Amino acid sequence: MLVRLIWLGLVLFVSPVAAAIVDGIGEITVRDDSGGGTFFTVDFEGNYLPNVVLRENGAASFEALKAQAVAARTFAYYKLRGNSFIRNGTSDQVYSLGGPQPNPGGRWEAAVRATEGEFLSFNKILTATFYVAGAIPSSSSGVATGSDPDPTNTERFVTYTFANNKLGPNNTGSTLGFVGTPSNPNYPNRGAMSQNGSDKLSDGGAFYQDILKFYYGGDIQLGLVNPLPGQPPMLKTLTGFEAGNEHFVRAINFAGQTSNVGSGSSAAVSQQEAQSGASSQKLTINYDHAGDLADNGVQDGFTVRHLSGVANGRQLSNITSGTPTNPAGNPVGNLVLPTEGSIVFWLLVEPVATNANLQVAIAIDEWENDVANSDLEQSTYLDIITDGQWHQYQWSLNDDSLWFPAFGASSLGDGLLGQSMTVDSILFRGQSDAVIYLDNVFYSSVSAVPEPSTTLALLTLGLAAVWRRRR
Ligand SMILES: [Ca+2]
Ligand SMILES: [Ca+2]
Ligand SMILES: [Ca+2]
Ligand SMILES: [Ca+2]
Repeated sequence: MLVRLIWLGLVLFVSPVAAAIVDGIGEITVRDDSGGGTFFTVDFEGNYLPNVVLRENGAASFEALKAQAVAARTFAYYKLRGNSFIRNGTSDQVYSLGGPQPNPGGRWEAAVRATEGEFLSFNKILTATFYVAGAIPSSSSGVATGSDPDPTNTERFVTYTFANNKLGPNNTGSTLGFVGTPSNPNYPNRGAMSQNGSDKLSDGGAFYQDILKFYYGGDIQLGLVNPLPGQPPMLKTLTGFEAGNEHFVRAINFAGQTSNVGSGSSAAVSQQEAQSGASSQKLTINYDHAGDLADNGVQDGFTVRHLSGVANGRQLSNITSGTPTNPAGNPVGNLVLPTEGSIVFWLLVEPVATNANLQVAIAIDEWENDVANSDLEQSTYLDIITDGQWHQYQWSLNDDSLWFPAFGASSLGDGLLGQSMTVDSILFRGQSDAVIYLDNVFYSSVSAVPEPSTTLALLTLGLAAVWRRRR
């Protein structure tokens, strides 16, 4: 039996948000097309999706597996809008070559877990997320040419939506589905991913969200399904820097609010330190003393607004008539999250001069019903511990006392949080040079984040724990 439940009784009739609203399912009914049409029911995230990832593109490298997991999940939700079951075969997607199978575990389960609940939509409409084997591209760009092998004759369905800069209604999709026109768009059809091409992109270091945007367009929006009641707390890594700079691809001085950060400052993936996996991002800040004194006559420090947003994020300034933009610190380049729980990350900061006053905060885009009315809010600043050890910094989204209009500007925000959010940026300030390692930016669906080698007392102080140093 198909289980469809609604989280906290919310959302059947709410106004538009950035992402479509999709209620999570616990189980899925599968029709065994090669077994006489018998039906069976399996756990959706814990059995169905890992098997689909294995059978559909199991040999691919990890970011391609994550892209496959999001595509398979979205496709299943799309099919279940009009059906009580999904077909086990290439007419829908391949779960097995017969009946139910155990969870394959390994990289396939890990790819599903890493993207748990994530799905794609455009203009609040759930995407069909077609995918095919495609040609095997020779170019590291991932775009296949006519001379590349296409053993399944499916390259003709693949869309290079990002490379062709197709946005909004100008993305008319793949011929695997009904193809719209710019004046009569078929928004569920945002194109088709190449499994061979996504593996090539993944081999080249692409982040899975950039792979998805490569095929479905820079304006595709990643969201989270409403969780089932009674589920355990969700911990979701947003950025772990294992596939490059991931969400933090902008130069450290890109944002207009960044000030008094001198030349030679940088933000780049580093293997020197890691709180999770093998990599973190190293921020080198060269404090511009003279500039600071000159700008307002006061030595009041530097500010960095380190923007969050993937490389392939694109948007039309107006959906029908707008010009393409390459937004940073924008919902289209980030995962839409509920304003329940907390945002957490880890910093390791090398010792600095006394009175450096290094502090960190986070800024979020948040909205109630319509992303067009989003606010930019920021958290309170926390003191950064400069002992060369990993420490956790977190802010509850449930506590309005922690949130203020970003940069003190009432034109940007009101300090109150609506129902949805994305990470805009991480904010740093201080009065000395600094070397800061950033890792494991994550969302927790609960406010107090349990984690190893800490104490509850430290967590409630909002300062938190020491993590072992990796050399
Ligand atoms: Ca990491
Ligand atoms: Ca100054
Ligand atoms: Ca923003
Ligand atoms: Ca607000």
